[in-house]
Amino acid sequence: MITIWGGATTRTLRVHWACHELGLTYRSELIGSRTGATQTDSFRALNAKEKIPVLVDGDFVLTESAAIIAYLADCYGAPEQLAPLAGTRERAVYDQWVSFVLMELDAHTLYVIRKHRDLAALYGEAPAAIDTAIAGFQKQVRVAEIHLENEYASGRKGYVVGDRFSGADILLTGVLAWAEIYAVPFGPTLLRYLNQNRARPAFRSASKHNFSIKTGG
Ligand SMILES: N[C@@H](CCC(=O)N[C@@H](CS)C(=O)NCC(=O)O)C(=O)O
Repeated sequence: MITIWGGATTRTLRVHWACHELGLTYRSELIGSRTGATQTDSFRALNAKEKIPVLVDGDFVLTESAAIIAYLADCYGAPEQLAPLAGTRERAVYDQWVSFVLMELDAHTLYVIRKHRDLAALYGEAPAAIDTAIAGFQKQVRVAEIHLENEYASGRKGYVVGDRFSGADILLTGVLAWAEIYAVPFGPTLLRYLNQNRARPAFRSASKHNFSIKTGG
């Protein structure tokens, strides 16, 4: 039985969404971030980084949302259901989009806004860093928008890799929803893409589950 630790954040939603896409039966430990629940000895034994999400599959423990999605896709998905097969060019392109989203649209930009705005009491106020992060997000996300404009224009469904929904779409959709919460504007094609993916039944059920606890930071 798989257990997913963590809820109430957009990063934990990524993993619950993958489970729901794959139709997995799994247990949840819906602990929230910044509640102290990640700082217990028992949780530290699972993840010394004191962060959620965490996957436990039997005696196997895995952290990092994107790695968890890839593991679930490879081990529990039908071939190509949520990630292209390892060793293919499509998988390399999938990995490229995953790295791009995690670095350019999460760590370097939206998370900088979070640190120096929402969490300024912890990390300090830094208005110039926030302005740079907003501009950086908008510049980088335009690359995704141009890609999707071309996909839609050529009659394809509008996914980032090939013509099939994948874990890379879970990650990109998640950062767009995060940017929307922060009122960081992006173009109409990205809004179309965001709404298309948010309409998926697995997104709706996973979101309801993930946000059934309200704590989190
Ligand atoms: N790179 C990690 C980031 C995980 C992360 O930063 N999680 C936050 C919540 S979104 C957390 O657990 N923070 C610890 C805490 O606030 O207690 C991933 O993608 O899984």
